[in-house]
Amino acid sequence: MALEINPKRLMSRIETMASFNATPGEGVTRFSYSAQDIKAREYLAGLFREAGLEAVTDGVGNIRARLAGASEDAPSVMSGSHIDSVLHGGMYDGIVGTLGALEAIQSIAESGERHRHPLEVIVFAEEEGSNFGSTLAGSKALVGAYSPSDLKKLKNPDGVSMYDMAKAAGYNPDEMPSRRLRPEKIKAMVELHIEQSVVLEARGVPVGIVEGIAGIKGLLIRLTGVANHAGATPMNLRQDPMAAAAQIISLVRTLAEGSGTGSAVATVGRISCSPNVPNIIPGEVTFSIDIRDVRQSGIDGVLDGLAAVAPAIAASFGVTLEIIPVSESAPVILDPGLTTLIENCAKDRGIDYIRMNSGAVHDSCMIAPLLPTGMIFVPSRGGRSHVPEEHTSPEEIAGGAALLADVLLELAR
Ligand code: HGY
Ligand code: MN
Ligand code: MN
Repeated sequence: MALEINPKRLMSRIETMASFNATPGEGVTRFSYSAQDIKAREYLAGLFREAGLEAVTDGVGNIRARLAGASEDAPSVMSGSHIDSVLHGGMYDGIVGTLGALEAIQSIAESGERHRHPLEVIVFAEEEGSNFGSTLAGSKALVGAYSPSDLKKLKNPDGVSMYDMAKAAGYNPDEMPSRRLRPEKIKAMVELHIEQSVVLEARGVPVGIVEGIAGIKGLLIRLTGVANHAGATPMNLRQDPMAAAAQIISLVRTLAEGSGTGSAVATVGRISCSPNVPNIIPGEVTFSIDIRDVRQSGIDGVLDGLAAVAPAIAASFGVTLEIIPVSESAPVILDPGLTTLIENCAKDRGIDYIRMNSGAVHDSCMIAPLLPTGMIFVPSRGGRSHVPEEHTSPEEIAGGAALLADVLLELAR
């Protein structure tokens, strides 16, 4: 059944959501637990009320907004994504899936179509890891992968933990073990998301049906040497962590490009140096490494390469090396039954599509091992994302949301 959605309503909501932004004019910045996040949540609460959904928020800020079905105790059909962003990010990452889910479920309610299963919009907190460096932290807390004591260890650059920040925002992280997701209560989850790469645009196809999602390993590398005078210290007497960092950073790229799977990627996206003064040889250099692959062996290959070579590089410069694990999630294969259902709904709508993998991680990674989970992608212009230039056209967004509505109704009948 090809359901009618309200594209104008959806786009106007996406525009409003973009206004809850700490860096107007320089992309969208909306970290979990920030003033912008609180405003966005107040806005969402109003939308959920308007649509007749009962919303509850858990101990770290995950929201679940429910539309009753004909049978109250039937497992629910869930859809959603996240509303937090990266620094200077785009206005579509996470938002298309969150507001797209609301549009789909509200359109199902307005259609009068009978559905046995309740329908739920889910909004995951702290998906990006922008505060604490760990992607999927809210969904990890929801599925029990992170305990309240783990949340005390996740700290932002100012040393504030996710536990404390959630508490300060009025949530109660200690209740998470009792609010853990109960897979038996959920029939399926489908997440709509922008592709964040070039494949759909290059193929001229409006929809991607995701079969697999990459795993991720996030590391922090800390190199400690001896700060000293940049001019007076002879080269052979230096213990310069920046020189070691330069070699290890280029090793990261070589290991990813040389991975046996051919699909491993690795990024050094953040670096800090102290005292960070031009005429002082640094005392300490710290940088991040983000490793991904749809096959675990690709991630492990980069990790093994680093463990084998980085210590010798550090030693050759007389500096110490720490490799600190920050976060990880395994590659997942999404439910074949769901990808087939999405495919059939796309065919019924006459929508062109391809099956594909996701290089970005999503909260669906944490749900997929527990219950049938699927993802629908819509194109990203120029393959750009996590930047102010991130863009997906209203037609593409409406197409993805309409397909999502059909899939959710089929699942909920
Ligand atoms: O980093 C990611 O893949 C996601 O956007 N958090
Ligand atoms: Mn996202
Ligand atoms: Mn993202």
